[in-house]
Amino acid sequence: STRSPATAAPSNDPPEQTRTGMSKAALKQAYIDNLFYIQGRFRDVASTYDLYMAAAFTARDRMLERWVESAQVYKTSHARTLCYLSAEYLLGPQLTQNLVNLGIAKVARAAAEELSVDFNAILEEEVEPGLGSGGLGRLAACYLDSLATQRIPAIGYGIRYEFGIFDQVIQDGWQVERSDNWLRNGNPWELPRPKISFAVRYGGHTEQTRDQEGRSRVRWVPEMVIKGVAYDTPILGYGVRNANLLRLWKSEAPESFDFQTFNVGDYYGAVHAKIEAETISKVLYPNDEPEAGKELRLKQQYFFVSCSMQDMIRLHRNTVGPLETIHQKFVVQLNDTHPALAIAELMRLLVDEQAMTWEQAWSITRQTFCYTNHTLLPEALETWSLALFERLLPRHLEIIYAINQEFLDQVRVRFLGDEARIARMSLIDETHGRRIRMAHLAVVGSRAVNGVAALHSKLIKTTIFKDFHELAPERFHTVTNGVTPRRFMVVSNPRLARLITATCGHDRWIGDLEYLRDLETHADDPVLQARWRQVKIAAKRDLACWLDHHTGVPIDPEAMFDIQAKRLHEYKRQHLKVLHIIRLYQRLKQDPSVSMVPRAFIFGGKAAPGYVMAKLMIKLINAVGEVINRDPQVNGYLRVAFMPNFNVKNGQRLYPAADLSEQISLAGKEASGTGNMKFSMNGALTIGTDDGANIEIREAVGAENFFLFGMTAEEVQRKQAEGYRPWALYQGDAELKSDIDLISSGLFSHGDPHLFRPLTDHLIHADPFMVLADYRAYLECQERVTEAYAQPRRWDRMSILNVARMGRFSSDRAIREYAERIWQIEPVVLDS
Ligand code: H53
Repeated sequence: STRSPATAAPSNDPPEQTRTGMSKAALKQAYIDNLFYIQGRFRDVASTYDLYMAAAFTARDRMLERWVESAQVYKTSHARTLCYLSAEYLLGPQLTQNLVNLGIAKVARAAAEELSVDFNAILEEEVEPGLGSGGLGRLAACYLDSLATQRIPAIGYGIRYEFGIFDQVIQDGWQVERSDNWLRNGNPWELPRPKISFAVRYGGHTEQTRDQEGRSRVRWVPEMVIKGVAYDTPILGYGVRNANLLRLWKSEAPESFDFQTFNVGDYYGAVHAKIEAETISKVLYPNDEPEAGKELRLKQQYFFVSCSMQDMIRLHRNTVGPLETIHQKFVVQLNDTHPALAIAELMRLLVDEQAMTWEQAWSITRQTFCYTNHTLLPEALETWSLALFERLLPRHLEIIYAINQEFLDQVRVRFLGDEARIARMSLIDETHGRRIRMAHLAVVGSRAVNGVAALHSKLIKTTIFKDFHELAPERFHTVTNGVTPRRFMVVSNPRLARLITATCGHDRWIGDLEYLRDLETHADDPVLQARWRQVKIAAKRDLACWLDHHTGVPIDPEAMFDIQAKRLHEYKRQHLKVLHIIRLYQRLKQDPSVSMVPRAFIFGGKAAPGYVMAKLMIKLINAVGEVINRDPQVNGYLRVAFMPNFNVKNGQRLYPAADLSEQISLAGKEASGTGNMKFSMNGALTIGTDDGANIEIREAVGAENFFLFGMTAEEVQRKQAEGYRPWALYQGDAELKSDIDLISSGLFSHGDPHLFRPLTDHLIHADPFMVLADYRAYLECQERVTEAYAQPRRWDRMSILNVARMGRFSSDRAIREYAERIWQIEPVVLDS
């Protein structure tokens, strides 16, 4: 090859479009140009990394065109706009996703091939922005995709963590955390906006003053001021020209601040202040459930909502004008309580900085915010100690007090004399050492509150928000979560996508998932079934190969792939799955001639670094795997593998390869679940409890195509009220007892009977997530699974019907529901 950039064939695109043309020739030319002018490399010396960067910039150039056009149209049309506030965005790899949404995935591959670039190798090179820990962050990413696809003008606001969710490695069966230095090689997808920056203040005190007209005002004299700088990532829609914006804030020290210190000679002090400022957006808190008492976490939350609210006001000023109409221009959606401080911050900005009256500011604020609740787990409901809050955000505490007083006065009038109710509803919890209840702030400050699945919404209205629901039932909604079929079907399972398109005779399903229904009439077609099976086995082969390479566990692709992939948590009950594996193991050991469908049990998921029990569960899975995998008497039937570092990229390897999807949380605990949808869309059948979105998936695919087991949420409540006694269950079920005893025997811990004691003791004596109560039902249901799997044509039919009926679990549907029922935002169509 030659050393000049102009090596590709001349393009058919008009000359002015060579930079952004979509033809193969234009892509080749652009690719070579970007390799040369951005990476400073030519083909012969380019590393895989250089080749990846050139590909990313080639895609980005084409994205920017749509992005600028969208921004222009949104601005001139004064389009009503959504601000999605989320502390997490689990975006996953960007390149393929963007090529798909640009509509050039195929031609880009062909272009790369002609340049002798190994496209799969450059995809492996890509590091993913893991700016989230689990379902909530990934949901935000799916919603960004669907917002653009549904042509809803939207800005996603969040934090540009320098270190995202930790990388998990497994050492001697234990989880070990490695820091995720995702920015180390640069991030081609973002555009720094150094001129879009805002001051964010912390600490200090407030003073009463008067303005020129003599009105009483509050002045906040902070102790620390830092700066938030915008980093923008374009988000494309699929099949439309719309592109939205993800704006993430990075914290920095304000220049003036450190100069000041420097001038008085305190060089180290200045550097320290700089470090302190930069620390705020340094690292994502890895816990799935927010924890109290973490000062930095509160600083992060305030940091990004303050920047975002200031930016929203700036944008409104730049376009529409009068602040009094800001709620007509913008809707702010709070993704859980993490950004709930935005309510107090908008009040502060309007009242203190824009001199609006409290009444008007409150009326605007109340019409601006909407709040999504994602959990009922009491330990996950965020509260902040008043002392910490006051120290960090003295002015916001005053504002929250004022909001609370006004709110409780209304409650008093409505429920005369019901002081217990007042205490329950207050924004301040007086029973646990005075804490601010962020969920109450979110509810009181929002005009709409929603749960994320039908059951979940019902439960929030009857439990945590019962009083609020009685006060204002019309404000409560439900929007069942959804996931994007672009990433979780087209990008991650191209073979299946091609087969569906060929079978349906169109690819409209990608932009409107209800079209998958066209598969239904083919569910019994033996030709389709055979192809369906081939697609599945090919994905299983890919995964088996990856697992063998990364874990050393060889897996037969013909075995049933039985997968549980999600965060490690007791409520998700990975240990129930382990008990099932141990039961099968014992059965085989006792009677080697017993007939059994070979199964490969595959787990994936991270445990919060401080969650001892979850980490012990990882060790248990690996320990059980170690014994089973090397036992020749059983390993022809059973295999256990733990996929290290379950993230978006690795998830994309799992979903296509699953035969059976494990969704076995204790009923009432999983708000929705979204992994359940990803598996099912890829043709896995689900074994699941009556929980979260499982219920709706079962309704959609048909009860006969879903393996339901276990207690209902109501039965769980009843049993708990009656007094749950796991010990009696343990004593009363010989198999259950022997499975647990096998763990305590030391068989899986090289003879050490103590290693798993915390886990087994907890199950026998407390079992808060009622593993033992559902054990028997789970085993019986697994028998039904085995029976069905032994009839391939029946299984294929069920699998095809699962995919065919998953239309409503597209995030496109969820976004349309939000837009119509909650936000009242109309799509903006871009022509050309
Ligand atoms: O949010 C998902 C749900 C899932 C729920 C999850 C979640 C987090 O990932 C983090 C915090 C939190 O409160 C909830 O556990 O059931 O599907 C998206 O709604």
